[in-house]
Amino acid sequence: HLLDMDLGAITKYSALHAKPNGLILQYGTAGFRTKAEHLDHVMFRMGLLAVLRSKQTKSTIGVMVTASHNPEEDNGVKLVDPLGEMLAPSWEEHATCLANAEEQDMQRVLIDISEKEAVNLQQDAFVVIGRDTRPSSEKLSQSVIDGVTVLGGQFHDYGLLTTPQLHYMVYCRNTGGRYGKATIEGYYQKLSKAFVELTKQASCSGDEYRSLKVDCANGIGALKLREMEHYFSQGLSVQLFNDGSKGKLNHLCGADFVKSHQKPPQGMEIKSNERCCSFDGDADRIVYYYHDADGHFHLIDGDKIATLISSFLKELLVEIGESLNIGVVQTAYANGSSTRYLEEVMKVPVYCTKTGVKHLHHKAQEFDIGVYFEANGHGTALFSTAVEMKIKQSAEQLEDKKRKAAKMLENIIDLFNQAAGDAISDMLVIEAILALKGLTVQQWDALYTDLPNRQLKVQVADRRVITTTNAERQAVTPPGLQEAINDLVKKYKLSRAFVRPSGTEDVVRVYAEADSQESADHLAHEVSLAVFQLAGGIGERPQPG
Ligand code: G16
Repeated sequence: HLLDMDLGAITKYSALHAKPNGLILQYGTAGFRTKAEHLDHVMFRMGLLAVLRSKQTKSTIGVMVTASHNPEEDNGVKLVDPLGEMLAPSWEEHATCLANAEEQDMQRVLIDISEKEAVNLQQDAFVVIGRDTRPSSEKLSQSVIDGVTVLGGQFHDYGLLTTPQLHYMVYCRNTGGRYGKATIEGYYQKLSKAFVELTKQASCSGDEYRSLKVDCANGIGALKLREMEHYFSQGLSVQLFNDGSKGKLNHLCGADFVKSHQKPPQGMEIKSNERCCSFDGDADRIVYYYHDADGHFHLIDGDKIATLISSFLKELLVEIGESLNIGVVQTAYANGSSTRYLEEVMKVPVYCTKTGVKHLHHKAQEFDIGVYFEANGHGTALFSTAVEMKIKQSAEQLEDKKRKAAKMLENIIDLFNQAAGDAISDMLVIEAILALKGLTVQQWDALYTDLPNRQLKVQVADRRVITTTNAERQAVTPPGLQEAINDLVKKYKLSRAFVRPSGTEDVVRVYAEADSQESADHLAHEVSLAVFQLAGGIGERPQPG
């Protein structure tokens, strides 16, 4: 083993990407994330790790340089596994060990990982790389490439891509092109063809169904949507805002801002009842919203997106005459009203997992059709291979009306990015469904009424003092915290609250919902104070609203 790696070269190159002494980072909810200036060594080492993972799986592995919704100064990196999925948990641990090894221990850690995972170092390795538009991303992706090459891996650098596009490329390359062509045109063509086919069937084709305002968070989504727009313009015209020409990435705009502040992004003028949506910084999340005639803002988040999608899929299955099992996967952040609606009105089983797409994706794979969405707008739908085959057959064999429904489902399957949550793909799915069903944004919103809710962040010295159980709905440590939350929740009607350490930012997240906005705000504030007191708050005490 030792002889198969050019240890001299690794040491030499590693010194050029030296780890700041004492810096400890964790492979979090979506890879490593922190200030960009602390990440050079992590990038180099993730290049090395991607090569090992590629050799072990005999597949192409992806490396994405992005910090998604985080501020522009941050950056991050995550690895993409062979089927376009998030990196396997055991390799997340290797990633953390490798990233934190001091210079002199790095070789040993590399050898340890190779041995533990029985990596055949003679095997070829291939890594594909993508990056977002952050000023730091280009240089950092070059460090990934250095890591890949020093271990003898081959690579293809896609340059600027949305995160879900990189997931798509990896999936295509490892399935011999069956999923699609691993090029940016391949992606545009596959999705646009399905979308145009679907919208051709729509009887509602007035202008209101054909135009959409998109806030691109000043990120990569703007570039890619601009490139793609003419492929689908027959079915939809998009007007882009926060396209990166002036504002800062994710600043006062984008899906995370809109969802957490429950207000529209800056830089977008909204007339009443106009349909609008926001992407996040790397275009893997989407939320919708509109202003009603009285000027009130209405947010349509991931929960309502999941509801629209799963009800449409269910209707199609009924028309085709197929009974397949559909499941919806959510997290603790899902609004209580959405869960109730899905279970009681739609009669769809709902499951709750920990935050992080890897958890939801995994659970969704257990169904014939698994729809997963985080409330923050990150999600997609997965179709088992057996279902895909069945639907393809039905689209050829069935009679008239049934065949039409099967054909629609076939196109919907093609339109989803089944490797990862994807703002562009989800947007086209949603737009197609609204047009096909003749639903306005208000009608969609009216499916159920969200319980008023509030999310806050609390600064603590070390967020790892908070540990949770029951899909993050209950705190196990520090002692007394869960009891304090229980007592506070009792004071309000229809209330619920939980806290958890973020896996992407150095904060503790607090979520509360209740029967009125005032109660939800109070409850969230009181829970924040409890966190501040019991979990080692730093800086200013949380202030009310
Ligand atoms: C990432 C993950 C999401 C998660 C979000 C927030 O999103 O992919 O699954 O919901 O972080 O995670 P946390 O609450 O642990 O900070 P993104 O869009 O930033 O990649």
